[in-house]
Formats: sequence, C-alpha cells, structure tokens
Amino acid sequence: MERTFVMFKPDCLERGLLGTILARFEQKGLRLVAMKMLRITPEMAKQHYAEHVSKPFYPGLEEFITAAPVVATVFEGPEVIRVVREMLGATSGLKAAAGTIRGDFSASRQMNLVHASDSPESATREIGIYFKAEELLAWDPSLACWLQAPGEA
Ligand code: FUP
Repeated sequence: MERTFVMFKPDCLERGLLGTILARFEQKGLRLVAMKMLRITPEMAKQHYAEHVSKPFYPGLEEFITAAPVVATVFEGPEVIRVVREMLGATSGLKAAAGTIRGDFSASRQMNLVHASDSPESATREIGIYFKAEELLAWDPSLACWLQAPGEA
C-alpha cells in the first residue's frame, strides 16, 4: 500500500469543482485517509514548491496558490502515486488527454486544479508539510473486499 498527497487547488474550490473531482477518486476506489481545508501561506508555498522557488513562474504560482483556500488530502492504495498522476493527466490542462481530470476540466498550465505527489519521496515530504502523523487515519472500509482481490492490496 502506498500513500500520496493530493491537493485541490484554489481554482478547484473557486469553480465549485471539489465535489466533482473528489468523486472521481472515490469512484476509482482510492482510500481517503486524511483531509483538511486551509489557506496556504507564502511560507508554506515556498516549502511546497521548493524546487520551483527560483524559477521565473514562481511569483505567479505563489500568488495563485495563496489566493483562496485549498483542500489537502492523503489517499492510500496500491500504486496510488502513479494511479493518481495518471488520473490527473499532463501538468498543463492544454496538453492533458481527454478523460483525465485536467484534460476534462482545465485549459491552463497554472490553473490545473489538483496537485499530486510524483514519487514516494515527494509524497512523504508533502504529507509532512500539511499533516501531523496522528491526522492520518488508517481504516478498513467494509467495501474494501470488493475493490481488490486478496493479496492485491
Ligand atoms: P506537477 O508535478 O504536474 O504539479 O507540475 P510541476 O511540478 O512541473 O509544476 C508545479 C506547478 O507549477 C504546476 F501545478 C503548474 C505550475 N507551473 C506554472 O505555473 N508555470 C510553468 O511554467 C510550469 C509549472
């Protein structure tokens, strides 16, 4: 079982798409283990996007990500890091394939609705920025036995 950090960005909340997009992850059968709504501060933005802070697009990215609340979540499942990245599609909504979340709902490179970790190292780092260990709730949904065969999870 892997865990991944998934964040519904300000454009997602402003456009009223939180429920619609969250539903795609629920329908896929991914297990939600943490969730909180918050307003990202400039300091948190610099921590989250540490690899981009010195890039020319960073000031605009920080303005965008701090402009309205976000919803931070952690999902759990087999190969969940890759599965969620594939559900999101390419970074730019203009390039993302139809059928992916960005392909279906975004026409922007910056306003691409949802962030998800791209590796196990990123997932651990990003979950640590937004959640304390005790905020991650391990649980066994009753329907789990109809989502994966024994030994698959
Ligand atoms: P991703 O891993 O898909 O979130 O994308 P990146 O780490 O490459 O980029 C992080 C965020 O910066 C993306 F959500 C989009 C944004 N970005 C820009 O706004 N302009 C750029 O030129 C590149 C990325």
